[in-house]
Amino acid sequence: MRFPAEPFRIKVVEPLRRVTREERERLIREAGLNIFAVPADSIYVDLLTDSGTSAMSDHQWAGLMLGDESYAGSRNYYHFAETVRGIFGYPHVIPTHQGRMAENLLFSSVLKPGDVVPNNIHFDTTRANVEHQKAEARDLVIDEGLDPTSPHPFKGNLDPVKLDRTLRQLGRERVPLVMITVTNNSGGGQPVAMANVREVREVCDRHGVPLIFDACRFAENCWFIQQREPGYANRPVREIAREMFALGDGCTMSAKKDGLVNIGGFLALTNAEWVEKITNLLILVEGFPTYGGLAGRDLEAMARGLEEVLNEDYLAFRVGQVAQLGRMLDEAGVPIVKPVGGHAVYLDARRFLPAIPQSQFPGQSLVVALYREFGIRAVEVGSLMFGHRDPATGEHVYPTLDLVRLAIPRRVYTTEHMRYVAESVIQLHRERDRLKGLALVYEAPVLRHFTARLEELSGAETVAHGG
Ligand code: PM9
Repeated sequence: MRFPAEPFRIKVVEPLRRVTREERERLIREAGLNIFAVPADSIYVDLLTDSGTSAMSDHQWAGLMLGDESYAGSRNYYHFAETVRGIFGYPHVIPTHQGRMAENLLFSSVLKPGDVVPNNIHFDTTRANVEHQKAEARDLVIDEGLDPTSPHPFKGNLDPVKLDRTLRQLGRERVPLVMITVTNNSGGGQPVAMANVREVREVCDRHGVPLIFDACRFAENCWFIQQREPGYANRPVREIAREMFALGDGCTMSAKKDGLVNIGGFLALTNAEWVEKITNLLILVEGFPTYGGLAGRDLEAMARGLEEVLNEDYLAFRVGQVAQLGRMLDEAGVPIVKPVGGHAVYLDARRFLPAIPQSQFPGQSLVVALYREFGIRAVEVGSLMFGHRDPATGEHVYPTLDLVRLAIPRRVYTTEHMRYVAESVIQLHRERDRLKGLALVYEAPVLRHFTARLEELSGAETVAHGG
């Protein structure tokens, strides 16, 4: 199977600096074996995130020059708001500087302490913003969504039975909204089926609760619906998106993903009462409602990006590039989460490094080796990110999955870059017995993975505790 060909050509290039293995060894040691502390210009292929890392098109760059930086009523705002209404269908459009601000404004305005927000799986910032209001973020993904080997085509689906049970127990007073994240990032970038959204809507209607999308990767989700769901093969992705969003009451959006921009986000809603509260708060913390923390030129780039992301040649290439990287790894026997999601390939670190126990961070050991040996930056999504001590017993608690995410920026890397990544990971897999466990030497009380410092254990220590 060949890689899908790029539906673009390259007009501007960003040179990559050559870095020797010795320099990488020094840099990762100085960084305390924490990839977040390594300077980006010492990385060859950076797969830390697909967020804010897209390459903009010539059309978007041209739009920047048409930025109208008026404080109020910028023409770019009107273009942006019309574009959002055209794709998402919600009448009220509130720009924000990125996704988490949209979440913060929404939850600050509609949640009260003790409330519960169901979602398939909350992304970290969404969960943190719900909890900031002293409310509970409850994950109700289908069971297959938590099994890295299940071949279910829509592993992002929200379980309508679990949702109905939650709403029957708590009632609409304690559940001011239900969310669905498309695609489900924290579950591996897995899509949600249209049939599932419809079922969820029915449950919400029975209980009189609004449904809000976390729409960061909406175009990739709608592409999967077109490719996989019966009845959608001949429907344009734009139409599929309209049908999906018509089943909801609004969305939060980080345009740093499927808006194809480096900064930007928004809220789009139907409920005018919510909009009034949110707008008042927006003016306090972000800016006037026609710019919301962004420059006029950013709004223009976002309007153009939201149109471009629906181009089906682009989507075929985008999702195809990620799938093909996954296929190369899978065929070589590298353990990955399957099916491959829309924006990233996830390595299953527990199966990759069975000799390294979760207490010695097998995922982070892989991340360190990928950088040191090959100059590739990935991110651990496992025992370093989510491990913690039980507050009651003091015992260490580890997540079920120890994963390493290879998130692919949009329109940035070529097929040869992807081949380099595949060959590197395959080589590392062949030489996996050489990898050692790690121990924490510093951890912050919250979100420890960003600033943690670690050291490598000796081979004997890894074996002594492993297997
Ligand atoms: N996602 C990602 O790398 C950015 C890094 S955050 C540590 O996957 C969802 C589904 C996301 C997401 C960001 C946000 C927040 C909301 N929902 O980063 O605030 O994947 O624009 O968006 C990251 P902002």
